[in-house]
Order: sequence, then C-alpha cells, then structure tokens
Amino acid sequence: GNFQLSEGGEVLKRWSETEGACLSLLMSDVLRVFVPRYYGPLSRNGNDYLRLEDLLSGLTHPVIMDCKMGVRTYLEEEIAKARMSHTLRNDMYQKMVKVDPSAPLAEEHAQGAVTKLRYMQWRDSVSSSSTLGFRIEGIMLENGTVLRDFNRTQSIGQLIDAFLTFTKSNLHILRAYQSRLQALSDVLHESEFFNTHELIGSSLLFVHDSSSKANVWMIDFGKSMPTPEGIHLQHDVAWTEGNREDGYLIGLASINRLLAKAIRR
Ligand code: 4IP
Ligand code: MN
Repeated sequence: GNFQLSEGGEVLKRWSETEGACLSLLMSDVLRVFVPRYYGPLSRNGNDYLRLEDLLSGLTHPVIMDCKMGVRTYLEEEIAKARMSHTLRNDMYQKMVKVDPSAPLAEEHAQGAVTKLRYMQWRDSVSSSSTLGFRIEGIMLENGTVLRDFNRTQSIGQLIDAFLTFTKSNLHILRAYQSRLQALSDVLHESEFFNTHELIGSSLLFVHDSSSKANVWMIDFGKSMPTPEGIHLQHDVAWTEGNREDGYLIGLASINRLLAKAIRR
C-alpha cells in the first residue's frame, strides 16, 4: 500500500487530511485500543506524512490479513462525479481486464477505459464486498509470501479456505480472532467516532505470530467522512444511494460467521 518509511517503531504514511482528522479523533475515542497510535503529521523533503505506530514492530514472522470493510468501497460523491464528467481511466480498465477479460462492455473495450465508479462497483460486485460487506485484500504468510489473488473470492467456501490458510487451521488463533472481534464489536457500539462517521475503504488488519496472540486493528481512514449533523448511520443496513450507509457491521458479522464455520471444519 502507501506505507513508506519505517523507523524506530513508527511508519510514515502518505498524508491525507481526512485520515489525519479521523486519527486525531480516534486517539481520544474508546476505539483507540483498536487503532495504531497516531503521533501527528510530519513533513520531510517537501512531502507530508502521518506518523503512525508500526503494528508489526516486535513481532517475529508476523502473519497478516487485510480485510476491506463495507458493502461499497467508494464515496457517494464518486457517483456525482461520474454523472457530471466522464473522466475515463485506462489504468482501471487494465486492472479490470487482468482479472476478467470479458468484464468490460463493448464500449469500454473500444475506448480502452472505464470510469472510476464503474471500476469500483465492479470490484465490489465480483468480490464479497457487495454481498458480505467485506473482502480480503491480501494475506502475508510468515515466510513473507504475499497472497493477493482474492479479486473474485466471493463464496463462503472460498473465504473459509482463505481463513484456514491464513491461520493454518490453528483453532487457538481462530478463537483468539473471534474474541478480539467480539471485543471490537462491543467497543464500536460505544464509540462516538463510529456513531458520527461513514467508514468507506477502511480495513481490519488481522495480525498474529508464532506466539498465537492474535490482534485486530482498524486501519485506513482516507475515505472515512464525518456524517452531516443529525444523520446517524446504522452501519448494518443495506446501502441505497443517498443513505450513506457503509455496511461496516454487515462485514463484521460476516467475518464472525465465517470464523465460526472455519472452526467447525
Ligand atoms: C484502488 O483499486 C482502490 O479501490 C483504492 O481504494 C482507490 O483509491 C483507487 O482509486 C483504486 O484504484 P484496487 O484496490 O482495485 O487497485 P482504497 O484507497 O480504499 O484502497 P481511492 O482512495 O482514491 O478511492 P484511485 O483513483 O486512487 O486510483
Ligand atoms: Mn486498505
């Protein structure tokens, strides 16, 4: 991703106004125990960064899974943008063709490009995002192997297999993740931040190492927007254009259900 330099237990992530604002709020929210510590902005060589706790520091051979949460991964403003202008993205067309050469429409093939909205909606619909409220973005195994081929991982069976690969079917680790997610769920329901933000494109980072300790972290708040005064998202209902619902809790419930199934396998 966009993590760059790492030094002394910290990582520098490319600056984002939205993410910086979220992290500042989160540092005094009940959710702070699930969020990397934020040490503030940093400028270096003309570039701006967020200074964040390195979640992997001190771990030997960590095993990591990134799950992007929510039933959609683009902001509603992306819809307005697509209607207003027809900015075409060749890079997104290329990414689409790489996963499925038959995905673009005839017109899109002809122009060799798609809109960002079209790409994002396609990504959500061929993965488990639209249906289950989360998708696996990547897994890193303890030998450093990175698995990224989850673009079309959508079925319950495929996802359980991925969870079993990630945990090497270790029941202690699977159960540790279950209880960590239960704790997260409890805290989310108390959180002022969660009550006042739409979380789009945010991930849960699952991390364990040989010690069998398992941790779940909330990361990536670059598209987590404060909701307008008076609007309270439920986070567990379907999204329809205009209601701004993110489906974050739909994803959390799905992961929990899949972990339980993986344990029974
Ligand atoms: C990426 O697509 C992700 O959806 C990014 O979302 C999105 O960034 C990128 O849009 C898009 O190309 P792949 O993951 O399929 O490669 P996220 O940041 O949630 O991971 P933003 O944040 O900008 O929507 P572009 O426009 O940055 O390329
Ligand atoms: Mn992410």
